[in-house]
Amino acid sequence: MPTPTLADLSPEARSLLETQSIELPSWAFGNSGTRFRVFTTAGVPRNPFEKIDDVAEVHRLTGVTPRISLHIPWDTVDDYDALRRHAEDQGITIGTINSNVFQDEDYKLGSLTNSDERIRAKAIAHHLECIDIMRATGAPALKIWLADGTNYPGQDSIRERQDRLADSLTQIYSHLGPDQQLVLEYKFFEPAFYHTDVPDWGTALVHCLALGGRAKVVLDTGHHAPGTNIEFIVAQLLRLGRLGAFDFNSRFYADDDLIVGAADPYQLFRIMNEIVSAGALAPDSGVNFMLDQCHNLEEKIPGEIRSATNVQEATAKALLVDREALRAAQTAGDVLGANDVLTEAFSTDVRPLLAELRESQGLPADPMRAFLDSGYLERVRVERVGGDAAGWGA
Ligand code: LRH
Ligand code: MN
Ligand code: MN
Repeated sequence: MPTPTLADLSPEARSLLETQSIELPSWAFGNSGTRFRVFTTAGVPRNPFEKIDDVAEVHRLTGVTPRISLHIPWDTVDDYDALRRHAEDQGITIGTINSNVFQDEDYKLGSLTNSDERIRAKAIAHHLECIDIMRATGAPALKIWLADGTNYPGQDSIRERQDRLADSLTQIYSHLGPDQQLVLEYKFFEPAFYHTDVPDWGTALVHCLALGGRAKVVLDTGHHAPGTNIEFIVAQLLRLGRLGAFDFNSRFYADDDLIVGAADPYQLFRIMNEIVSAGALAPDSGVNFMLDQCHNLEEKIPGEIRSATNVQEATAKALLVDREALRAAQTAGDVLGANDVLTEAFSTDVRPLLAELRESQGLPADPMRAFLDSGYLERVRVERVGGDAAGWGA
């Protein structure tokens, strides 16, 4: 395919690209690391208000990141209404409230699955507090990821832990308002190594189905065994109307939280192809596209800009797939012909088209260049002394 221009996009594809939105994680802007050293970056936010400032800056330049995900207690503030207003003043909204029951001594043997009723009640109460924060900030979704699991066979009853989890989730779900939803994230291992209580999309789905229509599954692209066909999971959850959100990132080995599209752009394209072909890209389709990343070596804001544009590029390629030709090749049993249709779209350079689209929207053609030239980094490096750790791994 010759390099396409904006005029080559159908009006529908163009409008989908214009309205695409990606939610940014507050923790991507702070210093973070693994269990090794947390290297510091000058100028990182000192509080959640400044994290919002950075998300707003990425949004001003890319036009596709109008929401921030908060993590509680990493983003605890005294006045959530003030936080909401601060976001709204800059054209940002609070997207998802992420609970955190994995950094408290009490949760050593589990949180929502713990056999100690005092600890389980404490974990449930934390989620009810998160629901209060959702009300105060206008956040539409509560995201739950649990570190719960065991390290040794026999350590605890797998079945009874599932029962306690189901009961805890039911209690939390019953506190949600009619316009609020719960999204449950799975992860196949880590920090537990023998068994994890929500290890896979099947387990997450079983719990969501038991809860009700406002419970959906979160797919974090880094949370699968190597070689897992993630686009299959996307297709299946979309069929069932239970794909609530993505946590996009890249991984080479485990839960690496690297920049989305950096490790395997073809996988990201295949995922976006499933999204586009199921008509699930539009903002009202019910799928929340979020990032869940940590920038340990690189600058945080450029890392998030690169992430947003990587998702945009994969999306534009998926929108360029010749659906008619694909269908015809599939119907004719033309194996290589069908595969060609996909690889043709994947191999297309969509960067000029996206630059044109941004300019047509009054945005910089090259958001990264615009950021590096803006002086923002130099300014915050001077202003923000003693910036915050992201929380995760810090
Ligand atoms: C767990 C996870 C989950 C947490 C985030 C910080 O590995 O993906 O989404 O909330 O990392
Ligand atoms: Mn995640
Ligand atoms: Mn993760």
